[in-house]
Formats: sequence, structure tokens, C-alpha cells
Amino acid sequence: MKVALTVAGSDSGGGAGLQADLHTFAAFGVHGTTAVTAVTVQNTVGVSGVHEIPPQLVADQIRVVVEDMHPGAVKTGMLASAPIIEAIGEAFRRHGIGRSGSVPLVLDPVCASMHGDALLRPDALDALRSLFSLATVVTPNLDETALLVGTRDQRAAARALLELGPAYALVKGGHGTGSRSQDLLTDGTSELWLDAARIDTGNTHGSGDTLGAAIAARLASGDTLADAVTAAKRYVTRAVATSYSVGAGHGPVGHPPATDASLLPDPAAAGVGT
Ligand code: PXL
Repeated sequence: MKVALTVAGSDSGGGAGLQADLHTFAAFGVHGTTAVTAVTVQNTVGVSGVHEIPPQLVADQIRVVVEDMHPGAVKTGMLASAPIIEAIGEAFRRHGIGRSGSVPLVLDPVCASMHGDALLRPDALDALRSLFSLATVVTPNLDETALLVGTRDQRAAARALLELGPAYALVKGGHGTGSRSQDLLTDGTSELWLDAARIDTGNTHGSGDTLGAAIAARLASGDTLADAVTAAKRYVTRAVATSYSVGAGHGPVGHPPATDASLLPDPAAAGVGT
């Protein structure tokens, strides 16, 4: 059984965070493990509280999972604070996760929820940037590139992100405008544009987490990065197309089985839900 690890926050509403990651790992037939960074008090309307886990406890969760279960890929989501990020960086280096070792690392630089609630302390941006040099791929949306590298231009953002040391930047276009949702994957030498129809729904809670977790699941199964990202883009498009309403606010994306992602409809042709 392939294993993936997510280092992420809990969403009590079950739509995003480690809950979305675990749904995604399961959909890809990968055993999911977790190192919890923070517990959010959250429903579909917003985040009303955050409890951070002590940094040593986060590092200990990573250690025991890695030592025993040998995840084939690791993903990070909400990291909450600079001390937590520093403990995670140290644990990753010690256990060969990311570019300091052989286990690929998908780093989703989560800063805020879709309601605009902070999921990262403002003084932790530098710590987050310094983790990028360990990442196989960083997967910011345009709000996050604005915060991290000061631009919403996808090519300019990718260039600035790569200067921080990840092997690849995947700059997502989902927070842009227009009828297409286009993501740019680049290592600074070649470019791959991933294109899908924009699906008109307010129920996109957890879509970023789902994309990153799908990349990690496919990497754990042995895909190259470009293949993993291509499969993950198809999957997240399908996930948004199968989103649903629950609660009074933004509903979650769906997590249909994806053990053969090639069977999923081509998102570029689908136009699903529009
Ligand atoms: O979708 C980003 C995200 C990640 N992690 C947690 C979240 C959210 C968004 O709300 O709550 C715990």
C-alpha cells in the first residue's frame, strides 16, 4: 500500500484542510497519514477560532509516521506559525523529505481561508518562504502569490517563487477571471499550461487542498511531477464539478474515486456545471 503524509490543519467543517487531504488520498487508493498543525473552529460560514499544536508535537507526528510507514510523498497545508514551520523544516531535513532527501514534497502555501480568515500568522511569511527551498513543487493561488512575491502575474510570480528554491512552481489561476481556469507549471526552463473550464459554483471549499493532495498521491504512486500535476488538475476539476451544498455558506468539493484518473472526463472539453 502506498502511503502519503499531510502536514496540515483540521477543518471541523470537514471541507478543507487535512480532511480534504485524507478524502483525496483515499480517492487515489493511497493510505493517508497526518501531522496536525492546528485545529480550526470552522463551519461553512467561516473560521471562528484556531488552536495551534505545540511545534515539538508536530515534529513528533512527522517522525513517528516517517520512521514506521515510509510515506512516498508529503504535502503541507495550513502551517499556522513561524515556530511550527521551523520545527517542520528541521523534521523534513532530518527525515529526508523534500529536496534535502528523496521523498517528494508538495508545498501548498496556505495563508487564508476562502472567507479571508487568517490561517497563517502575518509574521510567519518569511519562515514559509524559507521552507520553499525544500519543496519539489509549491502550489500558490493568485492571492498567495500577491502576498508572497508581490504579483498576480502568473509568469512573474513563478519566476520569483523559483528564486526561493523549489524545483517547480505551480501557479494556479483559479482565483483569476475569465471562462478558463489555467495553471502554470514551470521549472524555469519549460512551461506546462494546464487548462480547464471554469465551473460556476460557490462550493469550492477545499479545492486547493484537493489539488495538492492529488499531486502528492500520484507522486507517492510513482508518477513524474508533470504527470502527477496533470492528473491532479483533472481530478480537482471533477471534484469542483461534484461539489455540493451543505450548511449556509460555501460547500465543499466532492471526492469521487480516482483510482484511474485517465477515466475522468477531459476538463478542457467538459464545461461541466457551467
Ligand atoms: O483551503 C485551505 C485550508 C487549509 N487548511 C485549513 C483550512 C483551509 C481553508 O479554509 O480551513 C485547516
